[in-house]
Amino acid sequence: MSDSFAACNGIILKGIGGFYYVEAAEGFSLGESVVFECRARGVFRKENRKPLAGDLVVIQPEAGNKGTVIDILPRKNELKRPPVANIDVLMIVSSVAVPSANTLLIDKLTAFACNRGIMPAVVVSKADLDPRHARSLAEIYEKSGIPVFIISCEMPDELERLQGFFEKGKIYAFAGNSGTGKSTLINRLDPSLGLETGEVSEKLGRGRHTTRQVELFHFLSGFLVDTPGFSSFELDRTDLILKEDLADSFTEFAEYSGQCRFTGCAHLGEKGCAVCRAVDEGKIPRSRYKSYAAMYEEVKDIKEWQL
Ligand SMILES: Nc1nc2c(ncn2[C@@H]2O[C@H](COP(=O)(O)OP(=O)(O)O)[C@@H](O)[C@H]2O)c(=O)[nH]1
Ligand SMILES: [Mg+2]
Ligand SMILES: [Zn+2]
Repeated sequence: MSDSFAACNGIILKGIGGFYYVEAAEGFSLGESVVFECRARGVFRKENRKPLAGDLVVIQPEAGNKGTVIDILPRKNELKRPPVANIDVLMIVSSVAVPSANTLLIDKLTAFACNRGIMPAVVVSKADLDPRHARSLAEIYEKSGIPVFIISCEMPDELERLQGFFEKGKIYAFAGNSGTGKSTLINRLDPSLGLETGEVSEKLGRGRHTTRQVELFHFLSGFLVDTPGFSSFELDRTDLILKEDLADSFTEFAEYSGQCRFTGCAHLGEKGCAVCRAVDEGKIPRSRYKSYAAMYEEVKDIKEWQL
């Protein structure tokens, strides 16, 4: 037995075939960055708890860098696709050309993030192809109070500002359509990742039978969630936001929604709606409001039990 090892905290980098690869927290007596191959305690299965990549856990180390996950600390959040816990920031990458930005998709992702307790940030990419479009897109999110960065291969200043945005120990995920320049950007931010870029690798990575194994990688001083050839995630039906929660997921509405004439105002043109007034006065970007209305229309007949 290996009673000589004290239990320690760590983070799950990935789980494969019943094994969890847990990086011990800094300061662990064996030194930094030790990864333990762990089994989970049998009791988790009975309790229907499954450890996820991103989970902060307590492990009982054993000889040979093996061990057992003995506790899972409370999660900040949990996603189904990809299966991952505790994402801090969702970086939403949207290019101004090829493929062209779609504010509805951006807003679905920002709302999804807010709804799950994840901070959204927007990266407008390929700004070199259409600087004016990039600027106008960025203004929408600046106005909405969402961190926004304009990136192109010709703007090292902004890349530096973005680099400074990432914090130690936090977990970042990148979302956005294929071809928006996510892998290129991640490589420029942290060349040690060496992600594949361009169309071909994307197609291979998306093959029908490839498993999307989710893994946490060291990224600057924090972590990046990635799945090989697929550094993004897609929203699916279970990610829909119920209409009751939708306005709260557009955080810039909060300043006004308390002033609507009717409690429970859906902000869809009702008399005395302060949100609609703020849109008319240019205080809330119209494209954000349009996304809200479109998303409301999508979910208006869906009840919680149907998800
Ligand atoms: N013009 C321009 N092209 C870019 C920029 N960033 C990436 N690209 C190109 O966009 C294509 C897709 O990039 P990639 O990083 O693979 O996109 P991903 O699918 O989002 O990971 C590649 O051909 C890149 O060279 C940029 O800032 N400006
Ligand atoms: Mg990519
Ligand atoms: Zn209202």
